[in-house]
Amino acid sequence: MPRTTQRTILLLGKESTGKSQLISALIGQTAYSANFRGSTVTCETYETKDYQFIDTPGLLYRSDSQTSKDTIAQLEENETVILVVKATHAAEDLRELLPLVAGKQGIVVMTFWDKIKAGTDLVIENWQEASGLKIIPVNARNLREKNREDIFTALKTPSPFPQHWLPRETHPSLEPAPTWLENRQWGWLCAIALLLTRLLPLSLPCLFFSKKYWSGLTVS
Ligand SMILES: Nc1nc2c(ncn2[C@@H]2O[C@H](COP(=O)(O)OP(=O)(O)OP(=O)(O)O)[C@@H](O)[C@H]2O)c(=O)[nH]1
Ligand SMILES: [Mg+2]
Repeated sequence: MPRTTQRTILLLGKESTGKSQLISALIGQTAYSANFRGSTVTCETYETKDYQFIDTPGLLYRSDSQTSKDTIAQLEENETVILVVKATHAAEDLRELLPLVAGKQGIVVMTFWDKIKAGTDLVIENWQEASGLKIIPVNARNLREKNREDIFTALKTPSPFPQHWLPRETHPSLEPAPTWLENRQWGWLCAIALLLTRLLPLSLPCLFFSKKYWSGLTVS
């Protein structure tokens, strides 16, 4: 049970979006497992002086979300949701999750920001303006002090999740960062190098045996 001075924060998101990574980077503590207020979902709970963070298991993509709906229904009015969405699937995740939390209050943390092309912050600004939500992009594997501050500040004044706003299904500007194979200058060189490293183990035995074959031919 949370102490009366503690606020409850529910972390909600799709599977493998970095919820657990985020919470452990945020408060660096070990959790205990318990069912959240009689719901069927077993959650990891983290306690700090001011907060009780509930880390829910990830919603499976395209799955029945009833258990999550039940969990969300247990939240009281003044309690808060951290919606965790993966930057590489942000529009898709928000479209699926926002209807679940409409009417509740909270913030959005966008993980996997390190996988996004630099200079795409404008999308976040537009979405923040249109939704009225605070959206904080982070690399949860390497959470900066500024990210921590932004998250805790945003948690003090969470906004209501919109009833009607959803981002467009795909947003061309929120693109994954190109891999080094897609690099315009060096991509082709990397591809050849990769090909050679793959071919080398195959070609060495061939070279060895063909050398033996040819030397055998010369002897006879
Ligand atoms: N590159 C990158 N990797 C991340 C980030 N956040 C999490 N990961 C990695 O993604 C994987 C899944 O992270 P978790 O924290 O277990 O994800 P989760 O949402 O708790 O997963 P479930 O509880 O199974 O739904 C781990 O290997 C993390 O290290 C991020 O911002 N950037
Ligand atoms: Mg987890």
